[in-house]
Amino acid sequence: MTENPLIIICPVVGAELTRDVYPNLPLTPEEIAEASRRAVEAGAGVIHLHVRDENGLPTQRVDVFEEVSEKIRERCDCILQYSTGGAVGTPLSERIAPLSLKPEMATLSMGSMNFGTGVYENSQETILAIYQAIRENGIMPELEIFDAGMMETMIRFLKKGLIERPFHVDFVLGVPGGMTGDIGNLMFLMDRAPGSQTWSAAGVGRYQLPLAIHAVALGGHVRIGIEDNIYYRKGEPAASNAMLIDRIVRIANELDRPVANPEQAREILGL
Ligand code: KMH
Ligand code: ZN
Repeated sequence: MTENPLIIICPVVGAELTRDVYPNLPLTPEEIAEASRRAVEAGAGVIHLHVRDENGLPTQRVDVFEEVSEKIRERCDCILQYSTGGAVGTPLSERIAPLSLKPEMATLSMGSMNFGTGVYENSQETILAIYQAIRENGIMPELEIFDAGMMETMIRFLKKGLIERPFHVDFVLGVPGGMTGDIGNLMFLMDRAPGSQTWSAAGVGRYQLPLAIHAVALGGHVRIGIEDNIYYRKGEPAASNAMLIDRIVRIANELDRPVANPEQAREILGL
């Protein structure tokens, strides 16, 4: 194991995308599991998981999460990271329901924001309720920071003892309504981040590649996948999650950041 292998987190489907926008979107349990397998084969150690119901709509139903998780586990070893964000407007009780399945990781968004045309609500009460459900189930949280206010909330909650390490931090930049994915914003957030927790960068849309390259170079980890970005390059849709991952693996190898396999990712994340 080299000093700092690169963890690739792959958000394979997301909650907001539709087939109208991205025809290759995996929707059924079988399709999501197969897309996950291919992402892991390409180098992903963590699958950031949203699931869809029989109509292809986002759902936080426990039975669907269970079915998809089983299908992924039949195919490959990887860390499953459940979304507790769900889709814009998903009620809290539904957002935390799949945590009873005890995935190794789950997300925790650190504040409210406009999210495209919708409003993504995460009051202090909601954040702490999700945090508690994550901890009660022995899950490692990934704190998602979409803008500067969310970083300040993380700092404040840490100071007050409302949240505690260990956790992983993901800077999700480029959502319309949050901070853009300009590199200066990543540097600003990294500068504000207290302590020495692991971190990754998730750039949305055109920010995915430049943010990932900088994260690799800065010693962080990356989130690469279709939930965040459907294009390989301007005007050219990516054929798959794996296609996006293949490119960052090539770049990372050039930068002496060999990709962490799931076992190494567990060690790095302290799972
Ligand atoms: N779908 C977004 C509104 C997460 O997965 O934790 C929220 C989201 C964050 O995707
Ligand atoms: Zn998500």
